Amino acid sequence: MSITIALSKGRIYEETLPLLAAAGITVAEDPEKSRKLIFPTNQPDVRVVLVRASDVPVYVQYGGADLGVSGLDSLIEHGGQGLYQPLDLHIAQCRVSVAVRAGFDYEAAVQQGARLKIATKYTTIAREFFAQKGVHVDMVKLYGSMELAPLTGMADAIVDLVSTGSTLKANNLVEVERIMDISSRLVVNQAALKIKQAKLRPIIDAFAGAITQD
Ligand code: PRT
Ligand code: MG
Repeated sequence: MSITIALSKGRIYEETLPLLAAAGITVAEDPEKSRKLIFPTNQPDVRVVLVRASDVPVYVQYGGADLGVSGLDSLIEHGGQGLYQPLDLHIAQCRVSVAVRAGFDYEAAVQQGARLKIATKYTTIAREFFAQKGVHVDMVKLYGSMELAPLTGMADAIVDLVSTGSTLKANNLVEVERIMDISSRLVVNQAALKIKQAKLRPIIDAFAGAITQD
């Protein structure tokens, strides 16, 4: 019975490497330098697959992978069905925020009960947030370069991930509200957890022991 671990390239892969190492797992080849999608590890029965960040919960839900590492943002947008979420790994940390063009009076627009046009990839998070605030919104779903939407007049505001804030600054946008803090979570296929218990438990425990709190 083999184990498949779903990760995404970039920061999640990089920041998961030390956790894998704690579980005695090392990836044989550097995925950042390869076009392959499946990577063997030093353990013959463990392999890593690389998918889009937002597809990690999908692969784990449907058993394409037994476990994976997913940002809370992707997890909320996915819905979390069929996923056991045992650990906050405290990696790939950032926040989801509302940002507007410099000079746009967001507070006044909210106070006046204006209907806001929001561009975002995170429609579930944004919808919930503005519903709680009692702000009426029209949602424009985008898949990237959200920063462009307010600059072109397509939206009043964006809901996006912010880490250092330099992307917003470079595009003359201002963060006006923080919606939630984000980190990555370990997600496990619920059926696999039962069937492959003996193999998965030691990996989960090793990850738990290797988490470094901020
Ligand atoms: O493939 P897909 O489009 O689904 O995901 P992705 O391309 O966003 O994946 P990736 O690898 O960029 O991000 C994976 C996960 O890392 C996200 O789901 C978050 O949980 C987490 N994370 C942490 C971030 C950031 N920090 C981050 N800064 N994801 C993206 N960003 C982007 C942000 O979208 C914005 O464009 O970086 C920019 C802002 O950064 P600053 O430092 O300029 O503020
Ligand atoms: Mg990205």
